[in-house]
Amino acid sequence: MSSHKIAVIGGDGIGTEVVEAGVKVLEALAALEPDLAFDFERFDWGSDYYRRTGRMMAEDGLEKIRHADAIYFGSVGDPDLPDDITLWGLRLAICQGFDQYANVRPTRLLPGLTGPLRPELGREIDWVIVRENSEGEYAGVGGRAHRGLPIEVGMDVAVFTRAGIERIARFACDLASSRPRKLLTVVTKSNAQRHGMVLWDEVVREVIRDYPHLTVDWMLVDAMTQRMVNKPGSIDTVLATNLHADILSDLAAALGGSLGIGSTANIDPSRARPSMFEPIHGSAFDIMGKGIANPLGSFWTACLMLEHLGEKAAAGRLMAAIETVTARGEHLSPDLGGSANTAEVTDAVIAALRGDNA
Ligand code: NAD
Ligand code: K
Ligand code: MN
Repeated sequence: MSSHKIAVIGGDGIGTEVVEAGVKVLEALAALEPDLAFDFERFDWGSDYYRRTGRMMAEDGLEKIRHADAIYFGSVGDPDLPDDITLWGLRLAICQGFDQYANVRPTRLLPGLTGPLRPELGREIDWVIVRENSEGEYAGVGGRAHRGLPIEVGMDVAVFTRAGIERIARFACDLASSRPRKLLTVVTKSNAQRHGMVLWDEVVREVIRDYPHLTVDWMLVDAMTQRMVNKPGSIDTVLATNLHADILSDLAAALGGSLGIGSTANIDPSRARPSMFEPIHGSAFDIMGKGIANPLGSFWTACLMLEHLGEKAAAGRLMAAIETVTARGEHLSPDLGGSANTAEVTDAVIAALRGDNA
């Protein structure tokens, strides 16, 4: 039996709370599956680490986790530190350092949940958003000048490269091809962003020629938001830039019931470096430390990680346990209209894994 080596980085706020709940669930799963084992190694990186050391992660942090089979991540963000320091110092340092250029975000309305849409529309949600995760609007290129003067300027340059667009377009086309509906929506904003986004459109158009079996349609990002609300069943796989997909996927998670359920995989498709799995939410200043964060997003994240590790059966068993708990509706956290705390939701999922009638 081989043991999967998992680097665990809870990070800040509810990130640590939900990731520790996830480790507990994975340990319960391993106890039930004779051929499944994990070797968890925890890294206490994040904002407290920054207060002690002046860095968000160890100086040789990437080397410390490079040989992990996967990274299980919580979130970063602290009320007393600038968000760009926390994000760039840890999460983006890993995503960019390991060239995890494909960010995959599934959304479904899980059984028993209603979400904000009318039920007949909500039930149609079954999407995967593919987010370009290495360049675009979050390339980190830009600058500040003339500080404090009336002519002060701040710039973020959206960087789009042919190679970067081509590889994410291929990834999205392959993913759309693996899904039953073979439907891909390409999100753009080339009416207003007239350089990088025009290159985006051109390169994506070239790539989709290699996928004649796909039905492809194009949407401006602003119009895409209303289509997600009004015609959710017309969408299956979505390809969008780093910024556009960031925004669309929080909307998707909310339409699927709560931001607390959204899960994501930051993937290096070459598998030369480890991929990183995290709930899509942040550290949630308003509820951190209260023990009431919804851990289902981090559990769904664990399913994505298991699939990536080749543990399809275990992933299916965990997803079924999550769905048992949402369908019963007895142990839901406050963001889903329930009154269960993180520990109670976790225990309910573990009981469902074991097949107890808890
Ligand atoms: P957020 O995702 O932390 O929270 C937004 C809202 O959703 C809050 O009301 C929060 O209580 C609620 N929410 C989020 N997750 C929940 C859960 N699991 N259960 C119940 N409710 C949940 O976004 P924000 O408030 O904009 O950002 C807070 C901090 O997190 C900022 O510092 C931001 O930069 C950071 N952030 C980090 C990541 C990341 O690490 N990948 C992602 C988003 C935001
Ligand atoms: K996160
Ligand atoms: Mn986001």
